[in-house]
Amino acid sequence: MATLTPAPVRSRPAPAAPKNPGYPQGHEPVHNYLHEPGPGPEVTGFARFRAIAWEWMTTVDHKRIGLMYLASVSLAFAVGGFLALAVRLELFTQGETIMTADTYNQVFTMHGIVMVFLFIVPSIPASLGNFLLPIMIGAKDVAFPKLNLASFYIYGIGAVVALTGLAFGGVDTGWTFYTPYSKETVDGVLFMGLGVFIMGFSSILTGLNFIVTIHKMRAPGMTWNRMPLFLWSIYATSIVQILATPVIGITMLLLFLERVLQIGIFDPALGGDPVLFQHFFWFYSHPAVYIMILPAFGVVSELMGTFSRQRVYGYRAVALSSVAIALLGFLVWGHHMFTSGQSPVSSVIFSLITFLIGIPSGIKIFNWVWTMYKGSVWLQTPMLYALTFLFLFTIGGVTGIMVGALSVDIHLHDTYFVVAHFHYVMMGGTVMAMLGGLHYWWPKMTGKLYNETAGKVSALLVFLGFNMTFFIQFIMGSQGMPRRYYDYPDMPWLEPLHQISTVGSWVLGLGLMVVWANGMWSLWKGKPAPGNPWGGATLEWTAATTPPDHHNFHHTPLVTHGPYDYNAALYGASGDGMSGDGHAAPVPDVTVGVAQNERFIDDGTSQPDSLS
Ligand code: HEM
Ligand SMILES: [Cu+2]
Repeated sequence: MATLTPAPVRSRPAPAAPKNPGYPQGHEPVHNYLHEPGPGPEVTGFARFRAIAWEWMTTVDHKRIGLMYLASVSLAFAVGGFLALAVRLELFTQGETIMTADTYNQVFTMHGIVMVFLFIVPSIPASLGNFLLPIMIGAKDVAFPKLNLASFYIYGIGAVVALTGLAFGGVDTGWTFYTPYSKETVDGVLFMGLGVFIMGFSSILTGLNFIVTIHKMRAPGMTWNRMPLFLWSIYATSIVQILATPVIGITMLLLFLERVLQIGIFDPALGGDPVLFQHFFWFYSHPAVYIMILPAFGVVSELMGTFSRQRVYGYRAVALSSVAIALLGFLVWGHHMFTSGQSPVSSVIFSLITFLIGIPSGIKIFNWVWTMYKGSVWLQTPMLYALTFLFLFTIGGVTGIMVGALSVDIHLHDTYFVVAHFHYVMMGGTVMAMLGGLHYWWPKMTGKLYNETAGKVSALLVFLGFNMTFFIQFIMGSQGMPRRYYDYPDMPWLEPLHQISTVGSWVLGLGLMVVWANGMWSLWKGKPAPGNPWGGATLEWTAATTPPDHHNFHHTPLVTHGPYDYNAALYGASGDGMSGDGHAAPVPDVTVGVAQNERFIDDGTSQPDSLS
């Protein structure tokens, strides 16, 4: 019998699996929060535009609200930044350079108000916090989504009311609104104060929302000790927002009443006490500097872990030090008033407690450095910004201890030394962390990759520009250049130093423009991002799609390992290794660099709850 050789089966090759789906198999995104639900295809033209705009304006999706905040605070940062460039330009030469002394007072005041109240207080918590908090704990949204949207509009209304003050003579008091001057000067103060009062509610409600969400909405397995450090810092920030913000609200209200009704509260001419104003003001505004910096600590912890491919060293110490800083922050406000005539005994006590804050802050710095030690440090743009943060914030912190020392501060108070100090903390700290975080989470938020080379160039320019602008101000300050001064006629030798600082501000501005251009380019032309380009181990990387869909997850994730257990998250070392919905962790795209994993050494530091 002849053997029949069966004709070779000519089947089509099986369709190649998508090289890098970026999400667990079978969990392709059905809704992407950027576009879905959205109007149907039948709606076109202007009607379509209107439908989409309305949907965004009335959205209660925490991710969309986060993005809207991001756009708003970025705008505020740009406005404040141009005002800063104007201030620096004025100081370029002695005497009048581009504006009169009165205008100068208004410009630096607006710079301060915009940067503090419109930009930095909401910056990280309202944008990145809103976007990430629910995803990181495995929830669908924050606890009170409508309240979240209300907070956004309250912020917007407050900002508009504050800026209305510009039409009523503006403000020239400095962002601190010190009385009795703020009682006597132009009427713009009324609007600015009212605006700050209104924006305060936004801050309080956001804090409340976050605290309830963290307490009540964590996914199964997401114990407190498995919460990403970013959330611990947001939690600590929220406590401060709730407890401190009412005080600035009431202070602004009192100032308002005093001006309108002429009742004596702060104005000695009416029987009031101006130092009382300073106490009220700083009772909020010192804790507020922790509203500004704590979220940055959280972002940096995430970056240090992911980009060192190492569990964040001393997780519990880093987490609890955020809470410690938040609480201690309420006890040190008097260090802003060493020269105000408060009792010497209280000055000594305030100085001492101020030193204490150095301890939890030092713990953090130490632990971040230790996380990098023997890690596999991967110098991508977010990590460059994190390292910039570490360097600049350390300088900001150490000079903070210097001005916190009672005797030293008598000399340095109200000089450029202080200006340099708080810019190292706020810009060198918070803004750098925010830039790092933005680059880190950009692929998740937008679904697009940014250009890595441009990112690195921006980080370099920002680093150089920042130090050129602000380091020299330490020197000018210690030589006696007072802050908030328009001119320096008795100190001609300061002119070249001011010029270096001003040129530095241009370099810094250029760096920030590169960041902006890179982002815009990425939205327009950027490559689609894989689900987990950096190999992160927290839920937004391992369990959510990219960009996340409307409800973040298809199933509520079951959390089986800690936030920095890269082994478990990426290699399934803890059994299923993943979010518990039966799928392996999405393997990061090798081409985008998680080839780094090859350098990852299992040094036995996996958290105890991983079963490896
Ligand atoms: C682009 C970078 C920046 C530059 C070049 C810059 C420059 C300046 C200058 C020249 C002053 C006036 C100093 C004085 O005479 O007292 C100033 C004040 C101030 N800046 Fe900035 N700044 C920048 C970014 C920021 C950021 C990011 C923040 C906060 C988040 C900030 C917060 C403040 C505050 C609170 C004041 C005090 C305003 C006042 O005295 O009422 N600045 N800045
Ligand atoms: Cu303070």
